[in-house]
Amino acid sequence: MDGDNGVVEEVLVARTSRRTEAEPWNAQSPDNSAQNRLLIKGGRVVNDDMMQDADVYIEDGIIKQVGLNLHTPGGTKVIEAKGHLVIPGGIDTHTHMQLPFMGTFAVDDFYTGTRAALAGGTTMIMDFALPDRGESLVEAYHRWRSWADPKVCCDYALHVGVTWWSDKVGREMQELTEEHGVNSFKMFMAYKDTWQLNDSELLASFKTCKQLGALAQVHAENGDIIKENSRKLLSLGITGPEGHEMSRPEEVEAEATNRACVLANQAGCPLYVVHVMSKSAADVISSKRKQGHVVFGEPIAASLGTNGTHYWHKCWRHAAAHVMGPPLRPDPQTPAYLMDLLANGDLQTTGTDNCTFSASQKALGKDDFTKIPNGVNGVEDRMSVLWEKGVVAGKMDPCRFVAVTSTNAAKIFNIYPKKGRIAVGSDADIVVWNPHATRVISAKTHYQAVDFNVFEGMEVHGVADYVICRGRVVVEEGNVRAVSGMGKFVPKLPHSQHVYGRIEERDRANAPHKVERAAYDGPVASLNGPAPSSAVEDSIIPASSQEFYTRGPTRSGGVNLHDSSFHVSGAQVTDKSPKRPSVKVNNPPGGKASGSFW
Ligand code: URQ
Ligand code: ZN
Ligand code: ZN
Repeated sequence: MDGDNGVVEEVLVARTSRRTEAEPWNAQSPDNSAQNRLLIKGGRVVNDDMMQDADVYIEDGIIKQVGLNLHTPGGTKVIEAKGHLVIPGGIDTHTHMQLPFMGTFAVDDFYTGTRAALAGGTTMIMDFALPDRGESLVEAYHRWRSWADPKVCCDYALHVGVTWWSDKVGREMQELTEEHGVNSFKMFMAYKDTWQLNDSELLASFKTCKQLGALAQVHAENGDIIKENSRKLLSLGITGPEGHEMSRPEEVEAEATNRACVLANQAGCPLYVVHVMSKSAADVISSKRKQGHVVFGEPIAASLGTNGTHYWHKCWRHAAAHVMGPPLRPDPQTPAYLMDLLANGDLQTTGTDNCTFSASQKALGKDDFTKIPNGVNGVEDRMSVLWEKGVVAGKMDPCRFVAVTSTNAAKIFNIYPKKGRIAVGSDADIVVWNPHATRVISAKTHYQAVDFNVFEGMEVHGVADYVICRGRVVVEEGNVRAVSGMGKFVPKLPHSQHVYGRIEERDRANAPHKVERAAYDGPVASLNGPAPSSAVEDSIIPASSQEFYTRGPTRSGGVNLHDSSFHVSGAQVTDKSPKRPSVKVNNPPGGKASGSFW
């Protein structure tokens, strides 16, 4: 079955048995009246702020009624949802379908990737248009549109990468925001020599986002450290996937996260940190939020569901399958730690960074870990992994689950309540969620195209029994009926109230003001002239030769500024008191610096 041409519809054998391509169904007309009118009956509706026993009536792809004892027209198709939860379709904030990357392409494309998303209960993805260095951002946007529009089975939006900087880039960001439904831009602090921006470029792009009412996103890793560490590790003969994590330990992520927060805060720009992978980076975000920064953190299914010990697996293919940037962390406490912060509100959304490569593609780096295409799966299993590790584990309730898998993303990216809520007028993107059903995740049965699954063998509670996408039943009792090209591009407008409302109040309250004071009318020294008075020389403590190095006064009689005026004790030549100043050295951002291995 070729998902690349036209509208196709197919039935895939239910998940519990080996995935095979069944005979294609005849494409049902989207305006078929029985299909067009749906009643989800007997379920428990869950939104981010409340739960209620209610039925949901859908017509023309929109939710028309929510409540009990609804009056519905004849010919309405009824879905029995007793004992199930009725939740907003998941929104995956971070995917890379068919991404051209590191000399190859991500193997899950906009068809297989969005079909897998629907199978797992995700009804919208947000992908990234990533221009090559020097390429037009607008051209990259149109190229991604041309790839996605004919293939997507569910709705999608685009972030755009700022992979280089110039005034032209700033003008294109404005065009994308004002004319093409883009309200978020991703800046890279890693991938040196390809996409990495330096601090002044980051500042310029944050300033532009602020002017446009757009959200600045960052890939937060210090690319300079990564490049230097990679060189050293390879020179030591460490070429395997373990070198990938060793080249970028979590303090390298935390440092960049802190730097991005400071730069964005100084620019008065809201910040969204994508793929938060470590405790240290999460702690930075948590701390900055407590200081009042408008910053959001996005852990991903992989960082919530597995860890970086796999990089030390004896099977090269297994280890390489987990290579992504920033890497999964070998600290086994990381997933639970991130889940706790997601549950308590310090982290807000969940993506997957779904960017999949088969064994032969990963093998491009079989002799050099820096050449292993970075990326893992997640788009199909995110909802179940979150349910298992979040709700079943007792860390969050179903409302918080809805918030972090759907609603918060809709609010942050300014598509709420069209998306992210079960309410009258909202799009009918709905999942009939079976919280008691279980399944075992495996590449043998998953719908994704990739031949590996980082959650292999994990038994999870939480299965999407029915998935409705823009009012169309696309999963029925586990049978996926993906319709290529049915998904629509969803424009995201700037100035999200959820994001910029607080920015505007902070700007108003913290606007800088000068001090009104009488002008200074005392003597003013002449530039590069002699010291203003002999008082300075008189106050200088006679320095014994062994304590300070001095070359005597300058020709004009002043203190020779080139002389060392500080002693290791901390005293200095003009210091009248022998007491040494106390200096408290704080730990670097991100906690204690990990022991260096050099
Ligand atoms: O950096 C990203 O988010 C893209 C290129 C996907 N790869 C990855 O390892 N995260
Ligand atoms: Zn990234
Ligand atoms: Zn990514």
